[in-house]
Amino acid sequence: MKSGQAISPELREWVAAQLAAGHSVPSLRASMRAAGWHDDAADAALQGIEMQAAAGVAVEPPSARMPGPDLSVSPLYVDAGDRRVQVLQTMQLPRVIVFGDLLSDDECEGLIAAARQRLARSLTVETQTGGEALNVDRTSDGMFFERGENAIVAQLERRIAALLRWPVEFGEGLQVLRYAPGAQYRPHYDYFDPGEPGTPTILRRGGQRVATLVMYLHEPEQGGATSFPDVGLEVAPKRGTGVFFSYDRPDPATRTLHGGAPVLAGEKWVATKWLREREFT
Ligand code: PD2
Ligand code: ZN
Repeated sequence: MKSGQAISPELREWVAAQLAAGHSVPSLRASMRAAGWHDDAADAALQGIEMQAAAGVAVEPPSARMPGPDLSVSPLYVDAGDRRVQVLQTMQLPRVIVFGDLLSDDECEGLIAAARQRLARSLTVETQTGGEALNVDRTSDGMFFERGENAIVAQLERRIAALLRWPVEFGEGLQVLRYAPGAQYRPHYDYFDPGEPGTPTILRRGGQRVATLVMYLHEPEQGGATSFPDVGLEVAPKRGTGVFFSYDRPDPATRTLHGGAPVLAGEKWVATKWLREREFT
């Protein structure tokens, strides 16, 4: 039973989200009781929020805010501060937006030049342990920039923050990947699997990933699309464009399973920006 359990920020967020979704306080108390909470602990968790709700104070759950541009008037372009970015394609489920003219050719080449000497076989975050490991599902070479590491990175990060309305500080350092012919990234989810033992350690640095922006820096001659197998979507790796997708919970229901199809000829280079729920430290 969870009688002695501390009331975490996550629980408060959950309660606020349920209230915002229209669930009543008594129904939440019943759900918490069914999940093993003692009435006194459930009441303690609900009390402050119930008073706020009764006073008419909006209880907006922080987790309901998601990265993404304002597309309410179906614009063809979005002002991203220093650049006018094209909106080429959108999808609701999974939430996917393809952006054109996100990076200049010079920026693509500058990122490749700065990354090239630091490439190593890509590691992925190992949710079993919270560490990093070689992953046979990803045959590209990769590296990470620190946030704001050089002028191109810093400017691109400010642009992404303006475009997606998400603070620079909530972003991980930019990752650059190079795919040689035959290299691929098998379908996966970018969020951290809540069921894996290493995930709580990973989440300490800024919570869950909530969105991904994959930007194409160099086009292969054939192959290398970013695919979303659940919905049969393939995004062509056109230089200067980017594919954004977001996931409001770490769950396959977001339909954000995605992969990098094998490069058949030439080289594919991408830069990936992952956005977290909170400041990434
Ligand atoms: O390079 C890609 O197309 C790709 C595909 C899937 C990149 C990522 N995932 C990623 O960086 O997470
Ligand atoms: Zn991915």
